[in-house]
Amino acid sequence: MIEQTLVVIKHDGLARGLVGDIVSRFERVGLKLVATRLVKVESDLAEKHYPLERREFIEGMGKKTIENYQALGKDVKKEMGTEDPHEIGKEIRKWLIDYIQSGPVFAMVWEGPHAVELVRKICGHTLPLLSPVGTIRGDLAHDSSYLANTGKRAIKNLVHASGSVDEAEYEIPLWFNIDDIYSYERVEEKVMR
Ligand code: IDP
Ligand code: MG
Repeated sequence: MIEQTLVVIKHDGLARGLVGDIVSRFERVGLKLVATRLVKVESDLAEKHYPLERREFIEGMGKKTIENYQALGKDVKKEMGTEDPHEIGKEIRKWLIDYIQSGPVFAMVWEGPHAVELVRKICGHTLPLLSPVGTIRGDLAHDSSYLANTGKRAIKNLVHASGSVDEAEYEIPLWFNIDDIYSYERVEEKVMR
């Protein structure tokens, strides 16, 4: 069950001086930091990180938007110009690419038992407004889908974290060379054995 997962502190996290707070949450749960890099994301990396070919990801963002608009009693067609989840997802992807390139970001690989799921739990829900207190997005952000979409920008939710083991395996090599990922022992490993 030892997994590796990619976490990227997006530029709002750096600009707000939240790197230490965010990193410490993964550290104290017992995850191991095995790679890190401050990155100015070029468009090639941004495009690959949010691949247009991953239809379920693009449509998923569209579907989440439609659900959020319905919950808020807003007319998605009127506000987004379409109610097709794939079209809405493609529009959001453009904002995401702008967001990830808006300034330097702090990329990391965390390793440990169930690392992918554990990191997602610590990050919280995609939408800060729906993210429980105690999570990064719930404690440190307040953005909503509606605010973001009316501003024609991505939801500022501080972190990216791989959504599945497959996603992590695809994403980590985009951001890190294999030689820049390290192996060492944390003291918890002895205690937990
Ligand atoms: P995740 O970051 O929780 O995995 P994804 O569905 O993979 O969520 O979406 C990627 C990123 O796209 C989110 O972190 C958020 O910044 C942005 N995003 C998702 N849905 C919307 C939306 O409806 N409007 C604007 N930005 C969105
Ligand atoms: Mg995701």
